[in-house]
Amino acid sequence: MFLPFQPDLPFFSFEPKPIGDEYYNSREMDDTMIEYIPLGDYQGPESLTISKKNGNIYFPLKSGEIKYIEPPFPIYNRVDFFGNSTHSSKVDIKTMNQNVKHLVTCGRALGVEMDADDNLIIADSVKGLLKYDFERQELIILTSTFNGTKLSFVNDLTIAKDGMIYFSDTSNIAPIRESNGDWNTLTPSLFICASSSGFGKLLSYNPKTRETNLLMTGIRYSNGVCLDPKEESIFVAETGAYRILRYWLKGPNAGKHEVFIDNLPGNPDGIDLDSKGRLVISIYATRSKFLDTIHPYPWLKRIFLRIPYIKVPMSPPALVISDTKNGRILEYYTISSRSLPMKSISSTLDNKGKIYLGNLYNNFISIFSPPTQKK
Ligand SMILES: [Ca+2]
Repeated sequence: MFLPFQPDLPFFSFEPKPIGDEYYNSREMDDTMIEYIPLGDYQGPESLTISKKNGNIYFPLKSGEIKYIEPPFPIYNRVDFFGNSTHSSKVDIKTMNQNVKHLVTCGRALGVEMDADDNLIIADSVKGLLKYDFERQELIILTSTFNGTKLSFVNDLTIAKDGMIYFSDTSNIAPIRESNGDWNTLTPSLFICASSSGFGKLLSYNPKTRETNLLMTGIRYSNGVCLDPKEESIFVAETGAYRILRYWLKGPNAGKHEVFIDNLPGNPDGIDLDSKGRLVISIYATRSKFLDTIHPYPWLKRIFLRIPYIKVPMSPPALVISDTKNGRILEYYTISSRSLPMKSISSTLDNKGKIYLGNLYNNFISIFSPPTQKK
């Protein structure tokens, strides 16, 4: 049996280098560092954003819906949430369903962020860059094309203080509509990453002129985007190449880009600043020895992708924290699927020094309290 979805993507050779010494000082996340906000039946709060006005946290789901929770959030530790099992929850699902409120249904939203007026800007992989106006209760398409061509896979966004929106368009293949109406982004993602093809873009949208501009192309799966604390440059996660790229907006290198962090220990998804101004990189899956071994051989990767993807082993997620000036790795947290139930980490949101973790599969938002560092 072959995978039904076979996109027309060229395959390229990629020779991943082993991860560096800076990752050998890893620390494993454990129960003392993690708490949970249960979401009842709702799974995969992929990215998170918080309203300055009312403290609500908004998140998109696989169904294309954007939901939210209102403070005070019900927060559970591991034992109160799961008991002694990671599979069944002790918390009443129905009550938790009632805590999760519906905002709006999009195409397939992946990234969300509040703008200066506390309206929601949405990176929707199917529809483009959208805005939800709370007062008018209206969903507006800001942009869905560049140069007359439809954007195919809008993934994430970041908003500068001057109102400019920077966003990523992952590749030239789009999410697939499933028979139940859900948009599947995972299968195309697997193809884009495995092919090592570079059709990802970084774009800007100017809300004053309504212009969409291309800043960078050739990215091997452009994903999370984030401005540095001084807003002199934008970071872009290059998921398929284990890298973070930096595009300069200001200074002598304005308009140029460079590799900011190379050889990450896995595929980066969302990237966000924490309250200390550090870059927090969500690694949705750490490296797979198997994939790294076949990456240099395009023909082998093609054959492998014709086999049902059930066989792709999912590696556990991780979190990397780096300096935004020089890309130095400051902290590295690994997760063991035996000890913690998080199957992925897709994004982070710093809420008063605690790091809320978005994910692709679980019915909770986890809250990570980084342990105090020994100096
Ligand atoms: Ca993403």
